Amino acid sequence: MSKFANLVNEKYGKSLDQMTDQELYQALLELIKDKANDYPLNNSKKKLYYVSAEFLIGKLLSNNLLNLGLYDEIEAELQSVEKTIAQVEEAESEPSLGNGGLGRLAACFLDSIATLGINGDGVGLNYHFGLFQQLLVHREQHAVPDSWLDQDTWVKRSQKTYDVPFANFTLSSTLYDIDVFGYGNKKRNRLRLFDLDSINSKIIEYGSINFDKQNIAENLTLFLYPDDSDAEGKLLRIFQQYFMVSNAAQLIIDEAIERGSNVHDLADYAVVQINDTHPALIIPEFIRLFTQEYNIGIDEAVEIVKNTIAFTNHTILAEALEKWPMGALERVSPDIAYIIRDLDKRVRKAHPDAPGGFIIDDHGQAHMANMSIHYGFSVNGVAALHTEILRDTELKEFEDLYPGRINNKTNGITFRRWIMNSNKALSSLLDEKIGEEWRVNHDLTAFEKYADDKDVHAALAEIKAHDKLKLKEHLLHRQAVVINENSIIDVQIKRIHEYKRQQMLALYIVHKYMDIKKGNTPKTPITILFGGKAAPAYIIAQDIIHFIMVMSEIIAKDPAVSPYLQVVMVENYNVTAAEYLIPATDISEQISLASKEASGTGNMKFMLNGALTVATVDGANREIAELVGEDNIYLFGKQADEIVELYETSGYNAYEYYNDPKLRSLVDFIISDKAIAIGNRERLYRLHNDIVNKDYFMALIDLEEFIEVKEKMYEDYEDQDLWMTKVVKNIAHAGFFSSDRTISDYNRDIWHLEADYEVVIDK
Ligand code: 26Q
Repeated sequence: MSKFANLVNEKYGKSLDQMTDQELYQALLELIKDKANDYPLNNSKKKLYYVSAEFLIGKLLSNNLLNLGLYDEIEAELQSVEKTIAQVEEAESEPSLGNGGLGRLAACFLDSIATLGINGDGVGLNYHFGLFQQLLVHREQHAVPDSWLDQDTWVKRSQKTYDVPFANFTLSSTLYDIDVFGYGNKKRNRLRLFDLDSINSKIIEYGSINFDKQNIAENLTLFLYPDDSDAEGKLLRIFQQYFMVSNAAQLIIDEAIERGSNVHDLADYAVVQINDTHPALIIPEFIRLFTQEYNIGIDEAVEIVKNTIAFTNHTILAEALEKWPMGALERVSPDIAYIIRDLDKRVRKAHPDAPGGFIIDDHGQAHMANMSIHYGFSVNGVAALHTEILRDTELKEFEDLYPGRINNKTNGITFRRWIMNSNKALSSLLDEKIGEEWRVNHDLTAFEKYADDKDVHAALAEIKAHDKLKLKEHLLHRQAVVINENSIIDVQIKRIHEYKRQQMLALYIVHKYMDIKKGNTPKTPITILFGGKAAPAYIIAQDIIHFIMVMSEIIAKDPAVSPYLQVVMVENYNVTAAEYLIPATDISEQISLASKEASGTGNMKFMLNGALTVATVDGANREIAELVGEDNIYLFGKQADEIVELYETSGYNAYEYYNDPKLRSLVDFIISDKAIAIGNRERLYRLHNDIVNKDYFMALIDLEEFIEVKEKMYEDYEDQDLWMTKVVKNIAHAGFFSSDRTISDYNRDIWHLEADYEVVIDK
């Protein structure tokens, strides 16, 4: 009997074929948790702490099996009882401990850090409820709690506990760990998640995501906050952030001492990368601990922090830059408020002529980004264009004050999850054509020589067709929707936000619908899929979902159009859904208003999986275009510098665009009799009014060009050799976007840690 069958027999008294999927999942979980003991922790002198409010790790079963080199063995065993790992993984609930890109990036980074053998842990919070689950009922989003901890999970309780002193009370925490295995690496790291001991999930209203927001002592780690959350949640979020960083700072100091630090030399033992400003309060918290607990003078404390903290910025949206009222900080911790005032005084003294960089502004608000730049040694953007914009505009004063401090680290994605696991057929084709080395060095450039190879084109087409079938099955099973597996699959998946311009794609759909009604039927049917959650407090985002679903229904009910066009809003878009959607996609929608998307990472996943991209020159799209060449990507729209100028001069007037009869007919369809007959009048009028009179994110500015480029794309699809040539070139240049490259760059320029990298290739 095999080891696994043996374990199953011992623990469950059953043979493999008698086990349910749920039981098999539990058994594999246990097997891997045991196996972790054979993998010592990385333990070099200096250690990275990636502190983040979000780690959107997704399901871990198949990725852990892959990284441990157990995948094939377990797949074969399950096959003997006519099951697959994918099927067993259905029983695992997805830990949705993140909102979107920033959280998923943190998860990809953990995978790469472990794979490269770098001593580095993630540090965050053990939310009892992850990002809400989205139900689509009557063409509207409903948010329900995501109770992922109800079943057995990867989380292990540790012995470590801490106290966190708030203004009026002290709360205690317990640390939980999730093991992080690198691909083929024999050592392990961990994701360290703190939880509140006095948590009480009974304070949640049954079946809703509402709870008593005042009850800090019982609610602190209950929920992950949606971005764009309401004002009521703000104070709670500061409490949550302080709880996270106080625990993190105490852990980091304790572990450094264990490795030999005397705290004065902390920067030789630890480097702390803060993921956006959500963990920025770790700066004053370190200073509080150094001065109060370790007898270090404040000047030295400030110096230690400056040498330890590095900050990543993920946004230039002004409304997303965190500013906390000093009054609110006082209510959380008077000590922290006092230290922030002191840090502000130091900045004002040293740089009186750079008021844009002051920490506390004239309205008594503390700017977390400013504090993180002054009191860290590195600040990085997440794509070349994003970093240029930071240097030239938002952070211009800082570039002058600290030349060289602002640096770029273009985002990446882990190839383990986003191709090796989710697209096994494509991975095998690459093995066959260019050898297996790409799995460890992420170099795919050798694939370019197949750009005109008809057999490779045919093989790629076959893989895509198979992945479309898998997606079809998944959607049928998950939401009882039937898609056409022979259609062009055109996908926009990401959080719903006006700057990402789902509403622009919806207006394109209106155009296409009208055009088909006029008799211009596409040669190949088109399926446009949207996926994404809208923050519950973000009303216009909910209205956009509603309009998409209204269009979906109008089209489905119109027999003259439905054979050619289908629109689907995928319910509860999450990491698991992405793993089905991305391999099946032909057209990747990356259509944000130029300058607004810091990087994007979905764009990279699609390219790697053989989709072609329609894109504005924004975030990492620009780097994709540079790599593949402009013939192999479909660019359109205004450039970032033009948009930045329009904002500076208030030069955009939506109404002028609306006055164009062609655009007007599309926009007015939102409030047409047909739409109102199906939809909610209030929502549709609000959306219409917003686009006509405000359109802050300029959905109309690029719409005409967007329509043109999309028509060109569908036309090009008809020439499959032309299309597949471009697909090959996209895959061949995707290697740059491996998060192993990103992490190597962070390590080379910022962290300077040893990398203990010895990989055994094992599919
Ligand atoms: C802030 C205050 C209160 C409540 C919530 C928040 C909050 C939470 C999450 C603000 C922002 C976020 C998430 C931001 C995010 O995901 N940014 C994305 O980061 C990706 C990784 O770098 C980039 O690829 C995307 O371009 C960027 O939008």
